[in-house]
Amino acid sequence: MKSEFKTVSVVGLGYIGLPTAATLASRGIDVIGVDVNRAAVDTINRGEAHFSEPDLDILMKSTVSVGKLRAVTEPEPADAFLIAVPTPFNKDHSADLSYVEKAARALAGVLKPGNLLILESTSPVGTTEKFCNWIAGERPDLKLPHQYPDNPDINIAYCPERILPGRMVFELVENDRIVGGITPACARQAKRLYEIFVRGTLHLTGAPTAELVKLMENAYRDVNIAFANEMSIFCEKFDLNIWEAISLANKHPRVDILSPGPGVGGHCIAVDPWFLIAGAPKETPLLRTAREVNDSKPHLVYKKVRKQIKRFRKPVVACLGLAYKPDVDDLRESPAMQIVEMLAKKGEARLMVVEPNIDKLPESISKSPHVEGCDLDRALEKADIILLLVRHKQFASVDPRKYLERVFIDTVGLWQRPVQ
Ligand code: SAJ
Repeated sequence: MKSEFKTVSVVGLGYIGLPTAATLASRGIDVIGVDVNRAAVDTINRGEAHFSEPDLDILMKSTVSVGKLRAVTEPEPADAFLIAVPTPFNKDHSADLSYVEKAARALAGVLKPGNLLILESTSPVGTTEKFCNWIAGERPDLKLPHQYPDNPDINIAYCPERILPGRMVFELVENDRIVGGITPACARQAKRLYEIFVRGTLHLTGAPTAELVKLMENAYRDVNIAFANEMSIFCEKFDLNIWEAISLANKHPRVDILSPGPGVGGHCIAVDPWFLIAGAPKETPLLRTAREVNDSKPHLVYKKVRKQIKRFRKPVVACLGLAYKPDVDDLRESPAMQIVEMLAKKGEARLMVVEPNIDKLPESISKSPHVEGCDLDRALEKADIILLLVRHKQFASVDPRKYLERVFIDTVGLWQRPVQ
């Protein structure tokens, strides 16, 4: 059967848009990627990804070389449009929808009857309706589904991404997805598009519910990590081993406590709960507290390290890991970065920073006279304090018994003895 989608445009070629575009192209669709970032567009057109993600490079090379995927800076006509632009938050924690609005207005000019538009960016409840209105403002000639639910010229849906950095290419295909239509017909058409590459189940609902579901998923994780973090703070006070306690509690058949750590980073879990809180501040005290608990963790680690620093005359701290989570090169909103930045600013110790996933330290710390990037062996050899900030696989082989005279601060529980 001939597909109704010959050409698909993916607007926003970042962490979500690029793997999606490459995966669609690998299924034989002509994909036009659109991004305002000229450097990213050039990199993509060379068949390369502009960030690192397992298996993405292979997918890029194979699809760009046969002409199935190409990137441009201005929207072009297509049968369907997937919008995956960023939705950061403003200073007051409300969502900054300016990228979504710009994308809507930019692509409105190339729309034609029969088109399908899907918003994938994580968004507060009600954003898809706003998206429809931005399109309507630009194209009064088109009948949109929120105004003409029975006979619209184009269909619009909201379908949040759910893929985990580090496993994106796999999860893009295997995960179930929530497809929220402005009308049921919109959801059905969006489902047909995802059927091209998704092996997971596609669950149909309305757009506002799909928006809520996405935010709930990440808020759920934030609250659960906050619980683990709060318990770790409690254990600190009573000098108990949180890792042992969690491992024992998790032997209960209905208990599954997550891992405490130096804080919650990345562009999703630490951001998305705010979209719920901003929408109903009085109704979301739990979500706010969870955010506050998780945001307090980097400061608590910093204080703990400083206490140890004070014991040495010329202290050297090995800071292991900068990324926001294990085995990725992404430093966005990373608690490890935050801690190293605070220590560098204070300037009370020499910091030997090890991040095996990046080539160059970011400027915010490399310009400090107290910071030196180095490899793991050298840092371990020189340090008085070994501060483990990220559970990267390269650090698993470190045997703390070999460095008995050092102070170990393990914020992620990698070197804790497993419970028998
Ligand atoms: N973290 C902990 N303890 C844990 C688990 C995670 O401290 O037990 C920390 C991590 O170290 C990291 C942060 O939380 O700093 C977030 O990491 P993550 O692996 O939980 O999630 P993300 O941000 O990489 O991806 C999440 C995923 N959402 C859920 O698992 C509900 C992913 O599926 C989403 O697609 C993604 O957010 C997104 O883009 O929204």
